[in-house]
Amino acid sequence: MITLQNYINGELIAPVSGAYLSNTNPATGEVFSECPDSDERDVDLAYVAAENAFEQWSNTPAEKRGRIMLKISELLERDLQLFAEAETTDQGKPLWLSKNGEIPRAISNIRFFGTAIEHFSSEAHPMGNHAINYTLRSPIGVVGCISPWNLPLYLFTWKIAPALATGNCVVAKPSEITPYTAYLFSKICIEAGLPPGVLNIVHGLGHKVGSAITSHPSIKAISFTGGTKTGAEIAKVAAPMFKKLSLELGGKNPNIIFADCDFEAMLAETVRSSFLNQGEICLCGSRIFIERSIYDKFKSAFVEKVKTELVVGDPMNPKTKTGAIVSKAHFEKVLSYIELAKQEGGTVLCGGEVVKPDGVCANGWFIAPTIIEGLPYTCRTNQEEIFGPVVTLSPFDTEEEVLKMANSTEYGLAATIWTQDVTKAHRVAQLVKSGIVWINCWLLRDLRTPFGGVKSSGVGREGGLEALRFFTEAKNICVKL
Ligand code: TXE
Repeated sequence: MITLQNYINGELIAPVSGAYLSNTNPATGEVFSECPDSDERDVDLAYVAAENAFEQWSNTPAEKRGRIMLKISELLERDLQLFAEAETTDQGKPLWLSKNGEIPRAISNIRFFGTAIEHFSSEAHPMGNHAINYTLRSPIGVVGCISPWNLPLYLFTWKIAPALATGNCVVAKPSEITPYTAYLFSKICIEAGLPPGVLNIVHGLGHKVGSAITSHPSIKAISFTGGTKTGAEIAKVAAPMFKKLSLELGGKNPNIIFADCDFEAMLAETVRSSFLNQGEICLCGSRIFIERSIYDKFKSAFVEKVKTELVVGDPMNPKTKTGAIVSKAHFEKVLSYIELAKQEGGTVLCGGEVVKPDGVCANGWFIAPTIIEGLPYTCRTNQEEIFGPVVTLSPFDTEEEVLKMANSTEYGLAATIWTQDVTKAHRVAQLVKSGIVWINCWLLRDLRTPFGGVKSSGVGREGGLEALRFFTEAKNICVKL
């Protein structure tokens, strides 16, 4: 049994309560580690450590802060295999995805902001020859970063990297469902010489540790990624305290396929955008809209490709394309949506059932990639975030019709458009209500770009300058000449 610890004031320590939460490997159903069941007392210890470290860290030259971050990224790269196996054990995603996606992106996150900070500048506004304004962008102080279970280290570092780079100190809480790599990360922070208290990781439950962070009177900004419902709870607490809020929430993303697309390229990418990471990515295209003239061609090719290529099984096996669902609760939630789809009149074209691999994974939580057609765009299956390996197919005849369906949900995170008509691509991209649009590609990411959604998909943007500005306060100073 691996016992995880909190990382507070540069040390790995037990929770004040001395209590622990069991942490299960979703591929085997077996408890493999225990995670601190921390509470507000641990958050208070973390806050004090962060507050005490802030003066020195914020006055450390940006280039030196960046160097320490680059050292952390080098150690993460050195231990990539260890972290990849840990991520797969904890989250259930295939090992090749941890090795080629999750952990390399965590390394990039740290490297990107560890170097970006040296180029972070602000503005001056001269008023003729009688005055000049200059804008200071200074670190906020102690900030809170709360991250989810779908891309554990990837989203954890996506938040803490800009926060640290801009000179803030952090109280961070990874998901209690996937705490393992954040724990291993704290060890390499110690090895890299990150000063004590600059980053503090408090493990535990959302309603205990997460809410203690969001309601802490001296933690001035909260960066959160997770469910829309939880985002609303956090906003309710943080807004009256006038905290800065970055909320990256759920999605129900349309994948719009026109008849004039590059069919083979679209097909290959649509399998990815539908089922990568077991569909547990807020950017997955779970509602697929296909122009009627190619609907049947698409349907048979897509079902065939998913059935033959997306091998479900032991995530440690290199042949596995679809791993385990992250938890029993989420496994049951996804299955309940498949049942709902049938009740709403959908036809399951493939998948829709539990998969029981032989051997060590016999007691794991696996669902076959599921494709459903024949549902109205207004039904719950097409309106609510399922966050699993489930997509629906809907034909359309006109742009107006598909935009009406695509924009019909409460969400507005991402959209994908497939067409060779560049004018149509830009027109539809402007009309679809989302924060991110991919044309003839998916999940092609430049870390400088603004990242986030509209409507119930969240508030604010992460990435590049947006993140550096979120974690700093702007002050305008006007000097009479
Ligand atoms: O997220 P939660 P969950 C969606 C997806 C999923 C649903 C719920 O649909 O089914 O959200 O997933 C912490 N105050 N996404 O339950 O609860 C919690 O401990 C402060 C989309 O995992 O939002 C964890 O660290 N913190 C999303 C983090 O919030 C609280 C990715 C996320 O947990 C808290 C994941 C509280 N009151 C789920 N309650 C995306 N956009 O990628 C919980 N937490």
